[in-house]
Amino acid sequence: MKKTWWKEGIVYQIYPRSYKDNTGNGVGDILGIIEKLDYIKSLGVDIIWLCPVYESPNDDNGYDISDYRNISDEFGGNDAFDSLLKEMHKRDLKLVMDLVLNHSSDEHKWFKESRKSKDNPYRDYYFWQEAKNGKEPNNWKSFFSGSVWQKDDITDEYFLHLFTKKQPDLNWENPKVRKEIHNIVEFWCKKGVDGFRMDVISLISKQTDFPDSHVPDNYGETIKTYYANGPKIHQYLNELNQKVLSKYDIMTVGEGPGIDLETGLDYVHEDRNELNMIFHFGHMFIDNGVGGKYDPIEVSLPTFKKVFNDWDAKIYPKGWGSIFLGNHDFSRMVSRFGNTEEYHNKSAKLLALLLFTMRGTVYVYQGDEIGMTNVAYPDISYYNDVETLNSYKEALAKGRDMDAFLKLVHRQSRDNARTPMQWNSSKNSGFSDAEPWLEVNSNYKQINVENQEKDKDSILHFYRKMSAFRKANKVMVYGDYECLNEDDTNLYFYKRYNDEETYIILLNFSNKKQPLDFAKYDLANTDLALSNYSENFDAFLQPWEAQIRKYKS
Ligand code: TEU
Repeated sequence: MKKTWWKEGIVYQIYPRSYKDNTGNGVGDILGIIEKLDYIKSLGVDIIWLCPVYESPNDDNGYDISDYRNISDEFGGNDAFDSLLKEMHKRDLKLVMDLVLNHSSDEHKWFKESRKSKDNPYRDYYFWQEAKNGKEPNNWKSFFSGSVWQKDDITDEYFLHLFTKKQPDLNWENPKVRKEIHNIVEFWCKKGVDGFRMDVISLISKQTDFPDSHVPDNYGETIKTYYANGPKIHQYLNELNQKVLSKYDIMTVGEGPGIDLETGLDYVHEDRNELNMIFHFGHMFIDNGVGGKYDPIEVSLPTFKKVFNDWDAKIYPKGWGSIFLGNHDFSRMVSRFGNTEEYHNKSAKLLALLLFTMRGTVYVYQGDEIGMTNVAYPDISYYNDVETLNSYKEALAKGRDMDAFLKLVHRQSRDNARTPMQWNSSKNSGFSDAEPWLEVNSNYKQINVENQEKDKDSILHFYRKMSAFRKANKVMVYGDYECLNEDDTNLYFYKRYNDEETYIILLNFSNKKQPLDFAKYDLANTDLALSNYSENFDAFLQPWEAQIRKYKS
């Protein structure tokens, strides 16, 4: 397998609005990130993925870009960005930009022109359709509630928006649009950035006859069948790769709702020249019922393991994967997969150990390195995220039990991951001198960076240990993966190995002591390399215990 920096590198994802406010207006900014670069470096991180910082009216916090070449003044503008890039490169840190190319903002100059008249030269930069039987052109639903079609009074036609109505979808069928996009990507490459995370890239090729979904109420199925993996997806990605990406030593990771095991490898196959990696959502949408995230279902450990097993088997050795358990769109990983009540420290460490011992590039989301948790605001007025607010309105209109729905919001809202970073126990958690744009999680006095710097047993120090371990043991990056107990409902055991060495990873995903079959796994023939407990026993694993063991022969 070819060795590269982006396979070995550890990525740290920053949601700039919530990281560190340097200018004192309650919103995180680029100067704030520069202030924290030494901290970031101390985590053993090599690459920063920066969520969008371009000019934007912020209907979806930057995922609605109104100018692809300029950095928003709110985040410090172009000068701050140039300093960031310089300061990062000085520290040998690489920068991956988030590019949103499936849609623009409706305040982008292309859309402002496009909506003016049917014969405007920019009309075909977006998808416009006439009404069908006096209604929307089809029954597709937006990711963020309601129809994907918005009627525009100026020309009396509908435009397509898979996300909010301020995020019209770009028409990649139009060669002029693709050329504009190639130029934008080239612009950032020339500036010296080191890669791109490409937002919802699986959605850029549309079925242009816009057929009705045969399962409009089945959210996941509709995305997979009608929105994602469209007929020209690979042609567009290959073209972008050949015309621009391949000329630079950069990394690309495509975000891929609707990409499944059948379609995944085509995006990342090393002979196909498209993307280096994708984010699939196998484990992230795992608790979504047919109605989506606000219709959750119970998940078992075997189902969770199966996602990792199936993807690993499918992708390697020809492709490469990404390993993550949270980002700015999901609830906090320790709240979701761990136990924040009784085993916050141990379960956060177990999840870190899983992340750093899996095959694929590792992505750490800001705040997970100190085990930041979900937030439970008292009512909906505290929330900011457009997806949360729209879902709430929809639930209200449908007459759902709103107390129960608020509990679902506590569990599922994207704002769980967007609360300000908890730096210390001073006012506003050391994030800002001003009132933060989103209220700080009330547990900041206990869970914060400053406390954990002082505590040798903290989650923070464990992350540093794990990143150092992965760097020192390349078998964790390139070695084969094999799950050893697919059906066990409490324990997750797997091997990472190459011709020279074999490791076994033992994870207890439960609140109880679990018997350990020492003989079955030949554990007498191993040395303990690392664990989240200071004392370990041959006969059992303690609650949320995690171990890495190395075979002697
Ligand atoms: O997310 C795409 C995506 O799949 C999400 O909308 C997901 O369905 C949802 O967040 C689950 O709760 C990307 C960005 O990461 C997200 O922040 C943007 O809002 C979205 O695209 C639109 O650009």
